[in-house]
Amino acid sequence: MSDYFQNIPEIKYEGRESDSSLCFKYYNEDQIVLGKTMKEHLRFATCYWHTFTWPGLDPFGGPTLERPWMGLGDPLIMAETKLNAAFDFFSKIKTPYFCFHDRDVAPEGTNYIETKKNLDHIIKLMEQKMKETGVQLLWGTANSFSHKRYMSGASTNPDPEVFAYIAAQVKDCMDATQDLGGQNYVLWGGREGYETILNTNMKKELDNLARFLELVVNYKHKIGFKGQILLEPKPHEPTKHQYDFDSASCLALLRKIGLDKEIKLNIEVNHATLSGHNFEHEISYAIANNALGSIDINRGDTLLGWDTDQFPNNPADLIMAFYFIFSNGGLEKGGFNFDAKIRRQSINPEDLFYAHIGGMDTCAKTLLAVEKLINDNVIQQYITNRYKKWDEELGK
Ligand code: XUL
Ligand code: CO
Repeated sequence: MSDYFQNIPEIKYEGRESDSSLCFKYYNEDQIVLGKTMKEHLRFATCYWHTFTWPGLDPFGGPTLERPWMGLGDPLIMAETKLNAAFDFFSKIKTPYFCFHDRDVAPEGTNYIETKKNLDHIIKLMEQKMKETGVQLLWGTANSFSHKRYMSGASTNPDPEVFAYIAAQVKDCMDATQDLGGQNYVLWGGREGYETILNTNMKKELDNLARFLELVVNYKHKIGFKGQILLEPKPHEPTKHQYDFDSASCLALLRKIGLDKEIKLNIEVNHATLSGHNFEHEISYAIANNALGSIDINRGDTLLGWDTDQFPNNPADLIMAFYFIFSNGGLEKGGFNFDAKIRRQSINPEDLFYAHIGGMDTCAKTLLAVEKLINDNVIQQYITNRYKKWDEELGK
């Protein structure tokens, strides 16, 4: 058990009349909407990296968040303390899922073998925690961007040793995801892109990225992983030109290498807006190509041009995307993962709860509005009518 969140009760649905801040006003997990419970539709996940590992850094200042597991001490003990606090948080906020990078949960060792031992150790404890609490894994992913070895990319690195390193790391992380019964495995390119064409062999980098994706899919089949493999588009940041810019460029790459039936997309709101599209465009594009896998639910800031990863707070930002997702039957194995950060001034343990409650209520409120839109059928009728000549003689 962890005592970091000891003063915070289990968060319950109290409805709009409640004046408590530590309760849900809209997210009522057992309420039936469009034939399923809210819990089944929304499949919320807390993300390990922003919620438990991000220390409050920004480009101008150091850590502001002083969590007990962030101090000095044996990194493995710290990882265990973090694990206990994380599962306490999941159980209280009641996101039925979580998502993690290998390096968020277990520390990098001095060499590969030590790093793998650290991961194996934590994954065993995690398996136990999942059994005790009933919390499940939405997806796992490997961090292929933080360590300096990846400063020039992972699978697109000019040095084949780095390619071999990320291949091994992803293999281990896929094994861990499989052992934990993860429903998906995510690949976010991180630094799979370039800064200047003057030193870049683009064809070689693209061929190596393609080879890497093939290896991932081959390994999925080898171990019999039943989850989905997902690619997460993002246009810039960290590199200036990312090869996985948006849904369309990811799908073009997957089709070129014949993997479009094997890999779907994990679409993130703030990545969609950074690519000059909006969230609903990225969602519609994925649906039109049978490639919608899962969602990283957050928001950007129209006045700031970077990936601010804030919690969603406005149903109007989400409603059209949700309308298309739920008109299309919803997310099967995917879910809504809060890839979102609190403000670096939000230093108290309860701030993590306020942030998730706000995000979960915003999604629930949007879902309720979408139920009306779908039942009213006005938008669908309008669209059907607009194309009706394709069902008439000339169109046929
Ligand atoms: C980065 C991002 C990642 C991925 C997982 O912008 O969204 O956290 O979701 O690596
Ligand atoms: Co993300």
